[in-house]
Amino acid sequence: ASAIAGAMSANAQAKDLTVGFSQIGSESGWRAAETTVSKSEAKRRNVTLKIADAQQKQENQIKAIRSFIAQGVDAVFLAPVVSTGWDSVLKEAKEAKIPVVLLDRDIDPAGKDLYLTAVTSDSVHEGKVAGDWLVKTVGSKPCNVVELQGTVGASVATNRKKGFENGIAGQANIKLVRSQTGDFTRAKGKEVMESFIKAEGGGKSICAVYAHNDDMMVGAIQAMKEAGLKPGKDILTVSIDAVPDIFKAMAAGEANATVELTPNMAGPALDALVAYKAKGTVPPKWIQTESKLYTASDNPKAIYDSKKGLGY
Ligand code: GYE
Repeated sequence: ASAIAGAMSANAQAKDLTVGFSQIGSESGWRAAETTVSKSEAKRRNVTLKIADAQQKQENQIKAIRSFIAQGVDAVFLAPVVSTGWDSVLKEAKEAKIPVVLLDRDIDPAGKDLYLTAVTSDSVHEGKVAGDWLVKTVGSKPCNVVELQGTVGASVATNRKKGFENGIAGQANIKLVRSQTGDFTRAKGKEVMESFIKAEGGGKSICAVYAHNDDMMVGAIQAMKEAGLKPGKDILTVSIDAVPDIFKAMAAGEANATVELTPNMAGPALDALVAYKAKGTVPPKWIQTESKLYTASDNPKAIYDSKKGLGY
């Protein structure tokens, strides 16, 4: 009976909750899906979700959080565009007794007591999975790799770089020859890939591209095709997110591998928040989401079809 009562009070509590979500922007298909899924997960729980789009700017995120505090929201969800510079505003939230939950990116470990929990994947591991796949795929063949990094200063960009480097470490035949940010966007991914191709003899000396997200890879695939190269064949691809369009490219033989990241960060965050508000249950500091590798042998066409309609 007490379990039922607990569940009922959790529901009653959830009904009244208002959460302010400081979202980064809409740089990628994954990000757009996360926003859509957050809305539906909040609705399912009768939580009022206010979303502020920061258009990639930390100063806009700080303003949004201050405004959420002024409005007296019950909690703040924050997808931190970069990992540093949050101390003052998160202290303000703490003083106002408004719990903060991080979604999909981390802040520097020094800020650990300034948030309730973080719902993220292990982004070092994601990079490692990508690196391991490449090592397995090229065998002992010499392979020059170019890397498209995510947003400079974002935890996921730092970690995905590190994890990949761990994955290829000790493989003398695999060399990371160029690495630059493409800011997680298709347009930038394409632009940077064009410059890599130019710098690498028209792309002839590139064996593989590693991109910190699928959107940059979709842009890079376009750049390779325009340069007369065959992505997925002449040049291997491995990226992260598992958005529908990368499966489309895989089905066409133009992409090789991706590491999946769920866009449903808000669901686990809301469950943790409701339990915290209703019963005082303190969640673990890190709620980890899964990372799974997909390659062309996983029936990309079927995955593409099943992913459509999931918020992308
Ligand atoms: O992989 C990328 C997005 O922070 C995990 O940000 C997120 C990343 C995601 O723009 O596509």
